[in-house]
Parts: sequence; C-alpha cells; structure tokens
Amino acid sequence: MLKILHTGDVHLDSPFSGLDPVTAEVRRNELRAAFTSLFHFAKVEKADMILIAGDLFDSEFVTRETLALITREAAGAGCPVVISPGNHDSVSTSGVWRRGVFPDNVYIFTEDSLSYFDFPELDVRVWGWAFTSKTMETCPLEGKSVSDGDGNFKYNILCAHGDLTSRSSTSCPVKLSQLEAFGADYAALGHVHNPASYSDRIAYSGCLEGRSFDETGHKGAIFVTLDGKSISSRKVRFSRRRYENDELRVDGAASNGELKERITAYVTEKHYGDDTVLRLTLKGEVDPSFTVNRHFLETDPPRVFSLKIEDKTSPMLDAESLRRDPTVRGEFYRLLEGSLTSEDERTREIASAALRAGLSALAGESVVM
Ligand SMILES: [Mn+2]
Repeated sequence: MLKILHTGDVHLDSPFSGLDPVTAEVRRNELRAAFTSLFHFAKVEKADMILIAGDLFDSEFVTRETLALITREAAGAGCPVVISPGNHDSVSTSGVWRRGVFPDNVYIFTEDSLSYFDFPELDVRVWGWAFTSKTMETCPLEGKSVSDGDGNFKYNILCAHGDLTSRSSTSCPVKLSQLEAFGADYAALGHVHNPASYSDRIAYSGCLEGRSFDETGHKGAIFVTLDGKSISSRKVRFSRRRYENDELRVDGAASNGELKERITAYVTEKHYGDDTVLRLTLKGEVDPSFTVNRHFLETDPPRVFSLKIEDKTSPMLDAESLRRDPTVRGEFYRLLEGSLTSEDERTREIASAALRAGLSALAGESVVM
C-alpha cells in the first residue's frame, strides 16, 4: 500500500494584492499555516510521500521566513518530499532550488526533460520535470511510457506542472492522451488552481488557499491510497478562508446605513462567516441622489473576513418629470439621457454615476465617488 499526499500551486509569499496591506499580511501567514497543516496531516495519516506539483513559491522572491518554514516542515516530515518547479518558481528564475538548503529527504526535479527519482524501499519511481524558465512550449511526456528503460517498480507516479486545459498553452501543454499513454498509476498535476480530476488517476490538486475571486470555495490537497491496482483518493481541506462571489439586489435603498443593514441580513442568511472573503455585487434601482459609499460598507464588514463591494446599481428615476423639469436639474438630465439609455453597459454606468453626483451636488449634498 502506498499513501501519497498531493499538493501544488501553494504560491507561498504571494502578495495578495487584492487586499489591503494588513489583511494581505494576515493572508500570507495563513497560507504558511495551511502549509504547516498539510505536513501535520501527512504525519498523522502516515503518508509515504508528499508531492508538490509546482508553484510552491509565487515568484523568485522567497522570504527567509518561508524558506525556514519549508526546511523545518520537510525535515520533520519523516517521508520523501518531491518537488517539480512550475512556471512561477522555475529552476532558472528561482535560485532557491540549487542553493542546497533543503534537507536530504527533499527531491527536486531540475531538468525540463522527463526524469525520475527511485524509492526502492517504497517500491516507487516518481517521474517528473521542472520548468527551467517561465514558459515551456512542449511537453516532455510525448512518446514516453513508464515501461521505458530500466527498473521494475510496483508503482509509477508522475509529479509535474503542466496545462491540460489548452493546446496552445505556454505552460507545458499536456494532452490527456499523453498522460494515458504514459501509464502512471497516479499523475499528480499542478498549474490549475481549482481542483480537477480527469480520471481517478489523473488530477489537479488545486491550490492550498484561494488568492482571488477566480479561485472560489475552500481549497486543499488530495490524499491518494494505492493498493496494487486499486486506487482511492479524497480531498482534504487546508484553506483557512474561501473566496466567494455573490449578488444582492438593493432596490429602493436610500442610505448607506440602510444598505449596511441589508448586507448584514444577507450574509447572515447565506451563512457567510469569518472564513469568507466576499465580493458582493449590488444591483437594483436606488434613490437617484444616493451614492453607494464602498469604503463605508467595506470597513468593519458584518460577519465576513473581508468584503469587497461592486456597485452596479442604477438610479431610480422619474424620467418623465426630469425630462420636463425647466431648472438646471432637468437640463442636466437631458444632457445625459442618451448615455443613460446607451446600448453600451460601461457608458450607462458612467452616465449613472455622473447623474447621481450631479443631482447630489445640485441638492447641496456631499458627493462621494
Ligand atoms: Mn500556479
């Protein structure tokens, strides 16, 4: 029996640039904590091997703290740790791989051709490759099979960074047919951040923590158990937070205080907790002189860890009376009317914002943009 913990796309030292600097630092530390949890899990479950399928680091800049974390966790893992550098942490751009700082149980692929590490005590050969620059135009797997060459291992595992989603990818385009022809007992892939299984033997683990609103939901690793020809695997959650996108209609809202109450009621109803980084798009028709104050709504948000507001509301207009209004209010409306009903969404948004700001200013109210 062979137990493998498959992770990848950890992106340690990510800038988390979508968040404010303090929250971003919190998230960097949480990502490190998720990484520690992964190693703890491996010990508790007595994993025989940990596979990291690329993009362990977000870039060539690796903090001393992160390097210390990895060497400490790997040294205490009690099993081999195999790493296949990816497009973000390729062998040439990231000097860290060749610095000799990792403990003896860490095995790092450094060539952009197919190679392997043998673990006779586990009866395993682990195949893989490294990105040696930020791009990799061809896949080293073409025409290769686990039965090539010497060796007769019970288990053949592939651990690599590559892109199954696009034939024209510059991040090592891999074809499913190549993987199937290669014939690994399990192919641990990295590059795609949302977990994806192509069969019970070919999978992307996804990232360890989401880092943007494109990477929604909880994230983690895959724990694979091979027993002869049979295989079973399960996803294990390690993320501290999840990114979520949602929409809320706020028709008739007339103040930011009221809006905050509606948002609070909504996140409560949807059970978003402090594990959630929420992007909430506000839609609907609101009082024309009212402007959504994103800063007010995003500061100290209800229940959730972090809240990002997208304002897609439009002003609720009594168009007929504005059209006939002889004052400067009416003139202002008539100037914008064409843009307010434009076919182009962006033009409508800008015109709505202009109308609101203008009507607010004409009403003697402060204008928040
Ligand atoms: Mn990645």
